[in-house]
Amino acid sequence: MNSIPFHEEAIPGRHMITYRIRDSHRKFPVRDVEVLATPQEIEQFTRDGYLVRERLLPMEQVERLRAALDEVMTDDGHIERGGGKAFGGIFLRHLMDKHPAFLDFLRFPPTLSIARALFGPSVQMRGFTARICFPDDPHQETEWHFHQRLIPDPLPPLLTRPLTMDVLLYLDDTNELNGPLCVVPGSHNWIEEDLEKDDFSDKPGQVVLPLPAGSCVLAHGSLWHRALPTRPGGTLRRLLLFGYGPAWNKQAIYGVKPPDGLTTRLLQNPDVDEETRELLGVAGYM
Ligand SMILES: O=C(O)CCC(=O)C(=O)O
Ligand SMILES: [Fe+2]
Repeated sequence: MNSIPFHEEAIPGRHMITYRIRDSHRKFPVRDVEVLATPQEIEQFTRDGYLVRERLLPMEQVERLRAALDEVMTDDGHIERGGGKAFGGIFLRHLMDKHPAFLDFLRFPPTLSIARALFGPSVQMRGFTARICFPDDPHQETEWHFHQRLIPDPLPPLLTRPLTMDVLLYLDDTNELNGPLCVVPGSHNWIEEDLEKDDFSDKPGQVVLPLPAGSCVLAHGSLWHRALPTRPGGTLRRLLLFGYGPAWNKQAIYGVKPPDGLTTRLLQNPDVDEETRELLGVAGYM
């Protein structure tokens, strides 16, 4: 398994975190994380609920991922087309199980290290999806939504918020015609407010994020966001969407996992290392 090459210039700084785990039974293990972000960016993510990495992937990698997506699309028997107006476009799921190019994201330092800066060293990946909008079918958009819709009212005093970070990686430019992402900074903390279904209206403070292909947005799983509509004259719009959560979270619920996919086979290998097991959700918790 390789890791995906990325543009060093897309990352403004790095820092180290050394975690010592308070587990005497395992002799207080230490985990060093080199975080591919500045400490200020981690603060910014915590405050605003998102971080942008413009042109993170070189174009040849974008091309490779586009080709991999084409390959999966030709024989994926579970393509989802039923999102209606609320979730336009088509969705392909479990891509890490379906093509090695996506499995290569298993240890992708620009996003994995930020997840470890936010949640601690024991994280797992959750979900690997593509959303594709076609130019001959304009007006594809999504409603305002956030992903972790699990907050009870009243708020229990010891509520553990479902903390996740999603990565939205664009394989095509998003602009006026292709429907850029739109977010409300800070809305990941609005845990006492309802967000209704079928809401496509502008919100005070919303930020529109047009981006060139190869860019990604890292977003808190409770951040309010939507994709603006694609318009006539736009081009194909391909998005990869994958996430991270603490190792003790559950996996994402969407799609049909192939019974004998690439991650399943990786876990069946007797030489599989502990970090891989943790990243795939079968280790790193009690
Ligand atoms: O297409 C986009 O830019 C966002 C899609 C999205 O938010 C989702 O599929 O959950
Ligand atoms: Fe979303």
